Amino acid sequence: MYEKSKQLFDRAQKSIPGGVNSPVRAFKSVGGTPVFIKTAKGAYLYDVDGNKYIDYIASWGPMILGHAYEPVVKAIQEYANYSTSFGAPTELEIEMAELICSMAPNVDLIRMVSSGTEACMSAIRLARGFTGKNKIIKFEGHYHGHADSFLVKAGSGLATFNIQTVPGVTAGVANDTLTSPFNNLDAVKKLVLENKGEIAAIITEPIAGNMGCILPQQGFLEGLRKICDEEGIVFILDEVMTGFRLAAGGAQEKLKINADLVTYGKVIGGGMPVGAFGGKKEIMQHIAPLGNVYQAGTLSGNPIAMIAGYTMLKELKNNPSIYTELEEKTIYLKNGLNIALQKWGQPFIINQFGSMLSIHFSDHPVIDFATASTANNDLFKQYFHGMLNKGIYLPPSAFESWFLNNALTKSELDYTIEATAEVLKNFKQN
Ligand code: KE4
Repeated sequence: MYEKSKQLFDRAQKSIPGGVNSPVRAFKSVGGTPVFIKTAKGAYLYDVDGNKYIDYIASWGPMILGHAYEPVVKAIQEYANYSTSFGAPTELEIEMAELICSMAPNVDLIRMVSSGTEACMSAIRLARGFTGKNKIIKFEGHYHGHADSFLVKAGSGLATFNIQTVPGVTAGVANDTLTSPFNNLDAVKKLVLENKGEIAAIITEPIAGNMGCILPQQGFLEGLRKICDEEGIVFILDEVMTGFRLAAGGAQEKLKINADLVTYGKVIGGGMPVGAFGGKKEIMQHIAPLGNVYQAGTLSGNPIAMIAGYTMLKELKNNPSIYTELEEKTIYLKNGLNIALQKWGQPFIINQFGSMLSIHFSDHPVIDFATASTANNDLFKQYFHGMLNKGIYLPPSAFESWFLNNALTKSELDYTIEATAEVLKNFKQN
């Protein structure tokens, strides 16, 4: 069933650390061999052993319209003929920036980069340069990429592998990163009081997706906004996951919350390496070459990445019903999984917002990293592999969100629900 993947994984480990180019792909927390993917189309992945999977990762978010989406593929094929990079400004970058500014609230100026990490790293540097202050507040279990400042009590792979402090991140850097539990406004207020006048930014995922999918509680984001207004702190919404996924205007539109700076990734590139950070002109104008907060990138605004992202965003802007369809499909799946999971007789919680969803085998609400961490991970592992063996590819960690793509139809959703009921039947209490 996975012979070729096993051979490739053995071979990969001889030349790539851990055999993967990003840790979360290694199946380390669920065990077993990562499947090596050969091709994908629509809602399906096909691995090197010829196995077919319904895809609920969508490349960790980008493939919102399904794999090998025709207009994006055609655009990349065409633009590759004009050369793949110039290192000089292009009209396409202006069109991309204008399109984003037309979709995203509170974005007067936007700078393209090549990953979500770069976007978030640049946004906090800008906040520090703009305010002249050093500290940032982030939330436990949130992941803003692998820049040093963020690798403190972070989510995603760090939560998956329980890496609380990362060797190589100096105490000097870590000391400027303050952390609070998500959804705990009092803890934030305490940090602000203890570090009066020293905090440059509060950065948060508006809908957390790196410890499973965890929603902000009523008033939490509004409370952060108020603190930032009162204290002269830059409010950064990390919309790398939620941007252009939850709505054309992302979480800012859906949750009616205004950021000072916002970061993007994933969907914005249509599957190509793209990130971006943008926001109010009074802040963004401090970015070089306009200002002195230096930020740069050889492949920033790369034409192939731009045309892929531009084509994807254009589709989403011109067909807003995609967001309604995606949300309806996700709610349909959630309701079906609720019924199927009840057959197990094991406690579980399903968190869902828009086209993001996660299952936590826990008997209490999952509202932050601490409550996400007490879920039954052994049960998750059995569920993950049971579903994989039935041709359903879930994120290989309980600390990740599922990402639905709009190529999914009722048939895939029903099969996923039936498989969940099936897999549960064979569950063994360890
Ligand atoms: P990248 O540098 O991986 O493009 O983006 C970093 C990032 C920033 N902010 C948020 C909210 C993110 O979710 C991410 C990246 N997400 C992970 C998935 N949990 C990427 C998967 C991986 O690390 O391979």
